[in-house]
Amino acid sequence: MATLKEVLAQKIADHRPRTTKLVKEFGKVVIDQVTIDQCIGGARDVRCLVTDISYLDPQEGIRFRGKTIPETFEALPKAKGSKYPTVESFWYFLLTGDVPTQAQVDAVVAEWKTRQIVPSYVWDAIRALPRDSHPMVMLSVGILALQKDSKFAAFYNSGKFNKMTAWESVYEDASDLCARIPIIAAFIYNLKYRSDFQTAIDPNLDMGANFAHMIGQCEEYKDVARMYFILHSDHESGNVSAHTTHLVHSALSDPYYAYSAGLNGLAGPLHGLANQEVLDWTLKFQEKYCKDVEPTKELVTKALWDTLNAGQVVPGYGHAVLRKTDPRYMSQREFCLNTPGLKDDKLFKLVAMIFETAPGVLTEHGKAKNPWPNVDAQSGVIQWYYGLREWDFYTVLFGVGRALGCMANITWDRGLGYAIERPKSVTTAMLEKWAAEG
Ligand code: FAM
Repeated sequence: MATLKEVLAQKIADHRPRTTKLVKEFGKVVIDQVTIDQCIGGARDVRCLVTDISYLDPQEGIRFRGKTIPETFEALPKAKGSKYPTVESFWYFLLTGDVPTQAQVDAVVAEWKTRQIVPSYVWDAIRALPRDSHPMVMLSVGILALQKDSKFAAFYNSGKFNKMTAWESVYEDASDLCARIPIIAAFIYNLKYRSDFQTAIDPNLDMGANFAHMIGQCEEYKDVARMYFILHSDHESGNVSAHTTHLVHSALSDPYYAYSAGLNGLAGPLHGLANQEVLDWTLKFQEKYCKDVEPTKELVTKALWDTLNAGQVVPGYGHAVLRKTDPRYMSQREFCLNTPGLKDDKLFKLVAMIFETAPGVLTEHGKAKNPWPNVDAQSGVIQWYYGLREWDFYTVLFGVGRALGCMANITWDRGLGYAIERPKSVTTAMLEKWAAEG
């Protein structure tokens, strides 16, 4: 049976002529234009990146290698007794576009077991930080500390660097990073919230199940981990964490430099940190507006307007690309509805009430182009229900999942030889001149 790396090598070789033909024969074909508000307003919707790992349609939501979330969950092999695919099967699928056989998945599970051992200097680096550092700081430091062992950096500095085979050492670092990041995340959780009580890796478990084991979670949480990491893996290339990782690696910085930078972007309140902001908002709502009474839509409406009138955003709502409810939100909502204890959970019911109320308020407020919930509006409730109540850890969970998409993307970036990214900036005076010329 061909290994994942061998299958990937063939996929990259087969794809290269398509990219070469586009550049050589059709390089000057215009695919978009840029307006002044896009230039000033964060390059919203400017078509200037390419990836085949996932595509985000504003009306439909995400497709991973052409499959929707339900199609992905349906198609991929699952762990014994599980309703969700293993993260390893999803990694194979993201990298190759093929649905792996069980034997191919078992080979990736075994491969990651040989990769997941984290050197102790990473623990020393994280323990050296103030214990009240944000867990995202600890994760970013932990990933960056691994840089000394980068196989891509070693290959680049070997004097034998070769553009055609460079992707192979990126694949090695990317695979090591995806196998190790859940171990580092579990270490951080135990260090900060379980008095540094560390649990050893269970060599018999797949990545998601082992993460649940290492943070002392229940059997049910194994599927929560698998689902959560897959749902948060990739959302095409333009979001801050994916774009940052791609941009930094485009300078031939190795995957550790690149993903440490990507994690720093994910830690932004308007991006990955929103999941913890949602929990904070929801619990403060309970405390302030319905301490002794049941929540009502009227109370939720008042709280939403108070947030907006205070000049704050409603966390978990809106999106730069989506113009409908995020299918990642719906997939998590379905998990809750199919989990007896969660379906009747007080916080889940409150999140459902906010879902019924916030879009109307945001539409009336009139600023957000997308008044619907995104992935973060539902994710924290699930963690909270399973007793993972330290919500400043939630973005770390996001970062473990997002590593899959970012690492698959930069492996392909190197395989297709994508150049260093260098968009052009202009001055305000130039914009004013073009504005005057119309
Ligand atoms: N609450 C209040 N105002 C909002 C809003 C929200 N949920 N979403 C957008 N707006 C405002 C936005 O701040 C902007 O106001 P200004 O003109 O005063 O700057 C206006 O509506 C137009 O914004 P937009 O074009 O609709 O959205 P953007 O593409 O600029 O921003 C988000 C997209 C996601 C940053 C924005 O919707 C937001 O801040 N949402 C709340 C934070 C959040 O949930 N982020 C997580 C996003 C998720 F997908 C992820 O990355 N994990």
